[in-house]
Amino acid sequence: MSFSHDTKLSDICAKVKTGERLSLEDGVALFNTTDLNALGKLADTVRRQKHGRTTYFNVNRHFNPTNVCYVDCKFCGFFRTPRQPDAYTHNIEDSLRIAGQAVNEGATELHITGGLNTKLPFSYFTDLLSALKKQYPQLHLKAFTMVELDHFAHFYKMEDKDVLRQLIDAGLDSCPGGGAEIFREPTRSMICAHKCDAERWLDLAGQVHAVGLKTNATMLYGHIESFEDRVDHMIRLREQQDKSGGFQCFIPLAFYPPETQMAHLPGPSGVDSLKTMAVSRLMLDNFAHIKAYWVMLGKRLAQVALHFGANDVDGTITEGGELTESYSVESNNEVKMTKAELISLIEEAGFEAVERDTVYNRIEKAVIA
Ligand code: V47
Repeated sequence: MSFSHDTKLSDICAKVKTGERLSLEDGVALFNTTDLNALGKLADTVRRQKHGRTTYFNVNRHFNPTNVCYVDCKFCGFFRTPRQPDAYTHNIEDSLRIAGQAVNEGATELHITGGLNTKLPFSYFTDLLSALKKQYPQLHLKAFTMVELDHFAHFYKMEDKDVLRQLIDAGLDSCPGGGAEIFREPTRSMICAHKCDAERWLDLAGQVHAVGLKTNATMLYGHIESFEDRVDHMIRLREQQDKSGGFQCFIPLAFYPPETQMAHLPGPSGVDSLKTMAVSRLMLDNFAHIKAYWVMLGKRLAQVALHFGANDVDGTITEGGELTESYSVESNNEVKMTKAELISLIEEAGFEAVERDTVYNRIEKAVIA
């Protein structure tokens, strides 16, 4: 029996077996295949070679210090202008209270990211990190995307290295992968004209890696982008990873249209999301981890995604942060997931659930309580 009725997929399968790198054309052919099972099988084979049955998760909390932002991204339902009634900026006291709840719920990581708010001084961010670190030294602070770092350097007229030094001195431990969206032009300018460009995003990631911190990388898919845009995005990340090596994890983010300027679009289908997960695993041969972000995929599809190349599920959000709630594909009462629920989701899919810290050290072998 041949591997697939899709001859292109069979050729790519041969390349994967010999460890040959996949090209842009290969990636696009993978997206265009009608043989979803074979694509999934190929991605799952690579995933099992790297990780066996292990599926990682971490107990974290997403925290958005401010929703005020001037960037006006077409896909964003979160940002507010300063005068809108529901615009907010958390003070340090509130932030410590929220972090305290997360710690009480077993979080080992606080994922901090927010709007580009020109009303705040740079000291707001360093004070925030210092206060959190002082109060909760055990909590890993994964904070600020490359877009936020770029904003800090431009808006506060600082050198990149000084931005990084001051944030690290205040308590920054690693950076999340947001703001990457789609790198290729003209798509990037059409969806987020005011964000830094691809070269700047990648250069900053390289600088963060050079000072010894890990980062993640994301891709927002399922809006106006083409398959070429997606594969180009993955290849640029792969090239940057060859150079600087500090990306831990890739997270494909399924576009959730409600309350955005692209609300007329349907968002990605289930098949599209599974293909995107599988293609990510196959194109990103130098990324160890591919994450299924259940908040966007939905719990059910995240579970299936574990058979399409994903080896990590983010995250145990026992109480939804503002960003999480406004983005989630799940209805609000389903946006919470306890650790026991997440473990059974992973185990029911046939994998072994392993709790990790932010930098992928095993915390303990997870068992359902
Ligand atoms: O950069 C914005 C995306 C990102 C929407 O590093 C949307 O571990 C879907 O980066 N529909 C922020 N997505 C979230 C993010 C992230 C998430 C989970 C884990 C990690 C990690 C990082 O969310 C933004 C943007 O790409 N986003 N609006 C939307 N309507």
